[in-house]
Amino acid sequence: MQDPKRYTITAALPYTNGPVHIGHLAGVYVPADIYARYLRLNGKDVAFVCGSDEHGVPITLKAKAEGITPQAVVDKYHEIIKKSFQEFGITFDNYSRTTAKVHHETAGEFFKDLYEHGKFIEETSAQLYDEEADQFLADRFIVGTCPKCGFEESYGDQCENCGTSHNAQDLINPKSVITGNKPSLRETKHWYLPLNEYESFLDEWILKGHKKDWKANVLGQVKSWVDDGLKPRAVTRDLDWGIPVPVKGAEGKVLYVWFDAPIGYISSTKEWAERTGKDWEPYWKDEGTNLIHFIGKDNIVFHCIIFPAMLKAQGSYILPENVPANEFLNLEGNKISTSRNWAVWLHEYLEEFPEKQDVLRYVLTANAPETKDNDFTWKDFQARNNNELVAIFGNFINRVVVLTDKYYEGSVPEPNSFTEVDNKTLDLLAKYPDIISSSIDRYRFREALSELMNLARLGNKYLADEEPWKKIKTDAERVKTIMFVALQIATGLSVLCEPFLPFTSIKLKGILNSTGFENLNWKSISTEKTLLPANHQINKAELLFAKIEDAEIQTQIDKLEASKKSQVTVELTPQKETINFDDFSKLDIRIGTILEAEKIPKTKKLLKLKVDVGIDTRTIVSGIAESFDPANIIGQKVSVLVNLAPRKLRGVESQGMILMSDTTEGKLSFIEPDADSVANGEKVS
Ligand code: B3M
Ligand code: ZN
Repeated sequence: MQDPKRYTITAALPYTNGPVHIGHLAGVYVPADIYARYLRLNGKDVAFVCGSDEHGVPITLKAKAEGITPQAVVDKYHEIIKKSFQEFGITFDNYSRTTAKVHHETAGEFFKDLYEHGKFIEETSAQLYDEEADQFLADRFIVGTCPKCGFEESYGDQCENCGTSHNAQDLINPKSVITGNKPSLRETKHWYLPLNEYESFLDEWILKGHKKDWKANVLGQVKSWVDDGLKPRAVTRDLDWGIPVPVKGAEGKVLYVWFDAPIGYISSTKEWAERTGKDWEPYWKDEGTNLIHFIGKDNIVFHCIIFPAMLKAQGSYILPENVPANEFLNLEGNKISTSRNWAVWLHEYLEEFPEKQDVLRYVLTANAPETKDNDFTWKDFQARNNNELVAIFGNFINRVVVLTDKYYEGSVPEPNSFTEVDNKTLDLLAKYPDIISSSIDRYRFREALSELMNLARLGNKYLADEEPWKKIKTDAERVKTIMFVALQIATGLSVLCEPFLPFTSIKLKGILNSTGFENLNWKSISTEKTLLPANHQINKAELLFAKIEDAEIQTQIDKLEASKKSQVTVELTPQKETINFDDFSKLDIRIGTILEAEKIPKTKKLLKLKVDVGIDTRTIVSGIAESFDPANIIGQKVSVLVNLAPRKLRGVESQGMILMSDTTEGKLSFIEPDADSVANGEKVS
């Protein structure tokens, strides 16, 4: 394949309803930034664009919760997010926002274009409506049971449990998020993108096309949606926050946030081009451009199906070359949650760990959720800093610089003849750009980083084997060559670490006094015989990485614990409406014992239980599979609401409900009698 002429790299636009946390960074922004920096270091023409996603229901909900306007919400978080990205060294060429004029125009025109070319279906249908709140319930205004996986808190447009994207009317037992009411139906007109008409295009392009190099998780999701059959998707909404639909008869309607947000990549590119005197169009329309979308796994459907269908419908745009979506990062064993404040927020990290951007970048890359969900723990953060950055990378550089200072007052020594080991070591150094490239080119950033560390290990091993500190007394001439070779490795590291550890790269180049050396780029590490010439004066040693003490880590762990505790008060819901004794006495709650338990296939949460409730043995479907292993709950005493009307869940009739308490971390526990002698069938009253 011919080398691409240029690259358009996009990173998912963060929703502006809260700050950015480590899950976002590990999944999207750190890998995207590594990739962009790497390409630039290789002299490529790159547009790396992003911006704040400021429309959509999450923003409206946040505004309602805080009692401020949606505009005030997005203004606040846009600033926090933009600033923290910048301080963290994410080198977007442009960071825009979807409330920007250029975006409203670009998205409006995109819609109009498709509309005028007859690419939409116009349809009036009954949609979910909250009578009390007097509004239609789109997307996250509604929750209900996912028709695909049975998850009970799926949003109207997407299930966060299984990733399926659906229409709000498909939800089972839908409920308004605003009032908790069961919605009614009301007629309204909307515009739909007939995704079904793009099935064969998607099949050809992604599944049968040359996409063998796409990640398995991405192809798997796309395949499952295409196999299930695609349906027309509404691209407009009855909401009052968003981009007005720019056609007659659409007054009071706005574009669906997932219609406008990906167009935000285009608007951001336009804004950048305008600012820098470039032409934006080749970055989106020239076949010689590689378009790469960095996203999290919950965004796959939008970037691999809906947006490509929109681009295809419009006709003049290129399609993504790759969509390297990542899985999720958990925190200390639990799902990261904005509402539960179970997160490490970037802007707080930057304040609490000043000058330690690279440590977080390192840990998030070394532990990136590339092929499966991964866990971030503070202990691992500390260990990786102390045992890897300090002990391997930092130690090597420190030894090289200190010895050069001590033996030669900081002047790079003139080498004598190279031994076989020297030559081998220098040859290996020259191979590293290709080794690391081969991983980055395949979006394997963890692997790439571990190769970079192998280069530092090579340096350490070389020094340990050659022992210049011993030979200085017996063979001072030999030591000159050793130090020369070690200095070449240090210089190689200063260049090759830049995409991963950009602040360290700057610092190290400062120490080596090589800042601005034009001969130093990715390729030159392979091609130049000498990276740092003899007689070049380097600067004094400075610590590249500092040890992180237990106390600093404990502070972070305590902080998380505290946020867990504070949730107890914050998250307690108000007392429900008063009921009289008759209402209560209608409930028939009995003690029972779980006799059998098995997972319901293709669901995450559901277990099918056989429970002896004294009066009989019955089947109960319970949404507890994420908290309990079926094998561990056989024999468990439980409280059961036995006179709940039976209902079918995933084809299984559930005859009652197990009562559970729900802890603040979302972990469930059984309500059981505190004496073993309580028999099945005894009443709870
Ligand atoms: N704002 C969703 C998210 O933050 C969304 C991404 C838009 S990318 C065009 O997960
Ligand atoms: Zn689902």
